Amino acid sequence: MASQDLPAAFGFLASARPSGGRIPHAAFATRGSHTGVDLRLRAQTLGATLVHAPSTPPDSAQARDGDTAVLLAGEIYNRDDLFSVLGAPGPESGQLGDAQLVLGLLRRYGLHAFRLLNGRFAAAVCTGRRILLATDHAGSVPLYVCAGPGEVTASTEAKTLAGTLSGQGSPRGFPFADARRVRGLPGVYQVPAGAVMDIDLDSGTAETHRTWAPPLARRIMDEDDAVAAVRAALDRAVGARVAPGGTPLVVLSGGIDSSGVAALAHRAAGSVDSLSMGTDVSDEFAEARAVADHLGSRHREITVPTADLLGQLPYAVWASESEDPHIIEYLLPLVALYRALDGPARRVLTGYGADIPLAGMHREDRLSNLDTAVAYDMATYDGLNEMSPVLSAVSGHWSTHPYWDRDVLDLLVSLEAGLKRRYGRDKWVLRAAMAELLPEQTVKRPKLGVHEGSGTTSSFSLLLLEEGVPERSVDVAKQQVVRELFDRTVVGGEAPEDVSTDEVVRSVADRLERGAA
Ligand code: IOT
Ligand code: MG
Repeated sequence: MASQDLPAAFGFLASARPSGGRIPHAAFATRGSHTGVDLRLRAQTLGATLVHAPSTPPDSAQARDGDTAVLLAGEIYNRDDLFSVLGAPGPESGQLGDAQLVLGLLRRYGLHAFRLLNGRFAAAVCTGRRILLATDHAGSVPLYVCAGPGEVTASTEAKTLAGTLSGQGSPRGFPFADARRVRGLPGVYQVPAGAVMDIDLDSGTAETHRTWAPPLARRIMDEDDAVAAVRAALDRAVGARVAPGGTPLVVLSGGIDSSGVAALAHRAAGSVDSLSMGTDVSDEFAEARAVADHLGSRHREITVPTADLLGQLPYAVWASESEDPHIIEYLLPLVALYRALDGPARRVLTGYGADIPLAGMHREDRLSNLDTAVAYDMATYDGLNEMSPVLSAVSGHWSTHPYWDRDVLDLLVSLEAGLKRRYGRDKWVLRAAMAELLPEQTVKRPKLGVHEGSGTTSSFSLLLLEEGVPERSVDVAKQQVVRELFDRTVVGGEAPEDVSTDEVVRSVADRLERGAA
């Protein structure tokens, strides 16, 4: 992250051809200004649209050196380390954009440069007659590709590639064995998390290199050492995500994950704003307020009526491009919160993702089960898009998740399970690491998921039951509702405001009833 408060670009749609470039236009869910890029290299032409905050010029999201060009959406958190291997950083390094930094690393390491980055980004590199498409370790900025001989198109939102496909007559989009296909969009693939796809422009074929994998082994550490290591890693991750001079906004539930982030952000920035969401059926306002009062943050509460919340399901699917109904239940309240957050673009820190390496969702007493959950979740997060910046970017905000910082995640995943569940407490090592910064009641507070605290899961179930879906079919119905929303907003290009949750729920209920009859 350079010194500005927001990354130079939130997303892009890019098309590379041997010659005769064109700047593709598309409707992104990400809200912002669009800037066209037209780069003519020796052996190919890159046309792109960058989407970025209106207040932030996207200049440093692109860099070029001779025959190589880099586009980067998002930001890098280990800039100082990277400068240290590139030689004297010099006083101007703070000004050097992240794309420029990647260009320098590419010169030194080739595509292996991406193994060095700790960031939240998606990148496209044109060099010679090759296109490199890279994601961060977590794939936290989704990246999609459609490639055929003579044209490679890549985008941070799959929906923008739907238009590229239509009216082409001949089938386009080579199959990629290593990448996940996208439902309803033949020829469109998602670049795996922690990977670089090296695509040959002439043939459209690719070789995929993994740049990160979740740790499989577990480390045994002294209690005190583990607590100190977690504290230090999180401190660094939060510090790297706070812009100098800016006041970060923390989305705060009052649970240990987001409260820990708020406390560290407050120390790093000197001040912090906090925001909590609730509904007419449920909220965690008192718990969040206790933390806000303790830190002295400028705190705001937003209540979203349940009917409005469920009415925003099309937005949650459109923004995340996720087809997983559980994930959508976690994301819906957050999307509703971001959409209610008006005013200028903010840098938002969340506690999202802490429960994955620490098995916070599983409330497991037996350590063997706890590690089964961690191993399973770390093997299956790719493609769920739960960390996508588009969730907040639908209303122009940039969000970032310190628990999924590469160094924090490497550490948390690898701790032996007995440090995660200890003395009858879940997420023990995190609670101990945050103990001196937070009220005791916060440190001891049991886990409550956002889908529970906001009543989202039960309200969504109730909506289906009221439409006549039998209890035993609720999960199947949720899956079908989410799929239909995906097909309409992502594949079909319908605007989310034109899609009615009630109507989709009714049609799914009817279909299930007919199927049962
Ligand atoms: P949860 O941990 O409750 O919430 C995630 C983050 O959303 C919080 O840390 C906080 O920053 C924000 N948040 C939650 N509730 C509120 C609220 N009422 N107001 C404002 N901000 C809020 C689900 C979950 O339990 O979320 N996410 C899990 C697990 C994901 C599972 N994914 C997977 N297995 N691949 C998580 O780790 O975040
Ligand atoms: Mg959590």
